[in-house]
Amino acid sequence: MNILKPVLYFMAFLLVVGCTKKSSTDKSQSATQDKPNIILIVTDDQGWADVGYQGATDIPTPYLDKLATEGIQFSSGYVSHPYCAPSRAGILTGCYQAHFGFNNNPPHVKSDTVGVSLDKIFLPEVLKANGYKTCAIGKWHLGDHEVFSPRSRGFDHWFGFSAGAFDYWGKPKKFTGEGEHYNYIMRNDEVVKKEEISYLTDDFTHEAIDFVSKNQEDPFFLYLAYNAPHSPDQVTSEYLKLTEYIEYGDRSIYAAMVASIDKNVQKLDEQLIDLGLKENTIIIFLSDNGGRPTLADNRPFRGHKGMVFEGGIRVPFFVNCPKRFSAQKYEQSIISLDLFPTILNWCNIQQSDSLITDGVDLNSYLSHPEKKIERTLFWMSGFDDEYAVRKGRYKLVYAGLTKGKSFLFDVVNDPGERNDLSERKPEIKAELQAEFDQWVKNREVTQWEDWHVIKSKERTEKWNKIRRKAASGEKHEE
Ligand SMILES: [Ca+2]
Repeated sequence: MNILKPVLYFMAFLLVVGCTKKSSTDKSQSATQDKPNIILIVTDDQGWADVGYQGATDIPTPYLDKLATEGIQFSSGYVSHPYCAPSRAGILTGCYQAHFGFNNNPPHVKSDTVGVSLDKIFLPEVLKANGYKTCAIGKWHLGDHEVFSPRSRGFDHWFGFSAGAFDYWGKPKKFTGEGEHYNYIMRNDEVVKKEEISYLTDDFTHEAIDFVSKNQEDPFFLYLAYNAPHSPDQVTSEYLKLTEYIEYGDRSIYAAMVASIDKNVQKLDEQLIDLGLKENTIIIFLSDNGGRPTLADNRPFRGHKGMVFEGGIRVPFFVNCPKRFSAQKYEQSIISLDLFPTILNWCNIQQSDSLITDGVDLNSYLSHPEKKIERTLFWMSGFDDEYAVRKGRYKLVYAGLTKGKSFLFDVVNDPGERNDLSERKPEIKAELQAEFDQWVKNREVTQWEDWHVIKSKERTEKWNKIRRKAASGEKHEE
């Protein structure tokens, strides 16, 4: 353990208190327009086109479509990383994960050195210090050790699992390299017995409804991180019936997992309406990264989860609160890091000067869509295997792992990233590369490798072998 940790905790406390605009004990502010409830729903590996409002024709998502179309749809909504854990670290800290050593999925080990750096401030810590009841439900993936648990990062209540994936029927997951230690579904500090789990997506919603019902007198922040539609591919007959006409079996199951999210979000939203909380509750919905390499649909974008092509980082992303926001499709690029400062503004909390995030408070841009967001966005996956830079319409992509080269795209005119402009616009490519070189100087190197990257290297080698054979005219067998 780092001997500086107590000092860091104290500094974090000071920073959080520094954000406090009003007394955290001032109950007169509760449940008013000053302090809207926030529900942040994160799905796992859901593809861009795996919602009806963005083109899915085989997956029924009527309720998500309703929420999105009556809310703010981000047609260029990005996450800050193409893999689960780093993306979630970005969402909850508002900071680029490469700058605090969390740029790879962590190994599944119970270690007090494997997790999000304890000197980072999490959004719920700030909200809690300002009178919010806070709750995390679902997949965590930001450290398996207690020091990194949701309850150590600002959440009052926790129900879920710390690992990157989990059996939907609740079967415990074994840690690697630690003998007989297991990862369980937890409710705060208590293990939830497997017999109490019905189907995780349903159970998470049930817990969410229970939290909302019990805390309706106070403003609340609910982080609802479904592990669907991430593997393992498991679904109940109730949901499978919704997609039984899909004749590609695995896609049918995946689609049913997405449909189960739709049904569960509907359940939660209808509960908000029944409780009279809908008008003062802001729902945010996004996927943590692009759709899975198989079964998900990221079209028209190139690539998938794990890549910094658009398919790996541009995701379904919307905000719903009809009382507060008019329906609109917001076209400018935004990133999940923006949620931290934007939510603080919604909650009427002054962001302390000492609390630095990499996001932009979107409020003035959303109310004036013609106002341009002037900034450059960055992505880096792994160590320096893959990175991307977007500024305006142009995007530099270095696909070192899978292509061994860099590209320049005009992602406004060429969202599918098919026309490499490297030779036609070398000065723009050089400018974006220079910005990345400056940005990456602040990087803190992650201390572990992600097995996804190892698998990706194997997959790439297989593709390259086929390409080499095809290029030489050799007939290949697979
Ligand atoms: Ca994911």
